[in-house]
Amino acid sequence: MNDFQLTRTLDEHAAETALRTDVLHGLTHTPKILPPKWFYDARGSELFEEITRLSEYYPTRAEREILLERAREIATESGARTLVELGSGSSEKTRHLIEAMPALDTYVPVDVSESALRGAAETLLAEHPGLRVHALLADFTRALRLPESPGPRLVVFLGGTIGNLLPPERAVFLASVRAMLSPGDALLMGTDLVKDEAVLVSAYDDARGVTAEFNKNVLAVINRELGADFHTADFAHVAVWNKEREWIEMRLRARSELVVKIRALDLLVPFAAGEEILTEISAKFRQEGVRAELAAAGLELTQWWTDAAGRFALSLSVA
Ligand code: AVJ
Repeated sequence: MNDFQLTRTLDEHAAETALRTDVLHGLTHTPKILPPKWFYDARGSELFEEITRLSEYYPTRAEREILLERAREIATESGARTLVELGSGSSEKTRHLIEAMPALDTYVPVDVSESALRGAAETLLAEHPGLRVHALLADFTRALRLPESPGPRLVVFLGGTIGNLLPPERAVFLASVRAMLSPGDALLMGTDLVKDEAVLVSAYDDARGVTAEFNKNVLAVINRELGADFHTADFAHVAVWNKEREWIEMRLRARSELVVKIRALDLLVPFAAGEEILTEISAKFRQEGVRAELAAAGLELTQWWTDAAGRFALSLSVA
């Protein structure tokens, strides 16, 4: 590939240490908790792609609808010559944006999956021979050093992934995004919106059980990476709407009293019958809340676009 560069800021050793730390902390904590980033090994990423095609899971389609409708406006308003995408994955939705940006010089996908970065770059370079792709193998929740490239920059953070962070984590994250931006740069962010509880719950508890399998995949990751002996059948998938916090909680509930052994940590983890592990929150937003969180990070909301059904929003904000 001609115009492709990859910069690593992640080593495998660091990832393994982080998993050990998160599991040791989270499973000895009351209540038990695991960060959602550990869902996404190869199998988990595949399951997530399958989720995005479920009839119950509307966010991906709603966001794609907005992007297709607004790509030209986003391109014109930002005037971006560099596009940075945090958590780029397959870069599938971003392609619509790139197609609307003839002046684009450099695309900087940031992801923890090297295979996803390479696959996306290959497809994009075939379609846009003049484009430079400088991929960053990095955890986007950490402060990033962006490669040299022409401004203005547009940073995009799609999928509603901001909702997987707790409010204080969101504040830290948005401040770190703000720190990447110079005057004239912008942030395009996807947020899922508060809506009817039944619609939300079925999006996270689909009839075919794909989300249940995705949720339980974190146990398979811990079994493989840390030599644990979780039996996924011992746990039930639970999705509940937390009305006060306005977020969906995904949990894994022990069906009976049991003890799990985690060899690499030399740890025994007891579960009471019905005890749960909180594996993900997925916060749902309102325009005023998004505006306030952006403002707290020094970003001004300038555009707010939703899909026709008003389920999901893309916001544009400037430094
Ligand atoms: C990857 C953050 C967009 O929170 O909706 C999907 C992950 N979890 N089904 C979300 C997810 C359960 C998803 N995001």
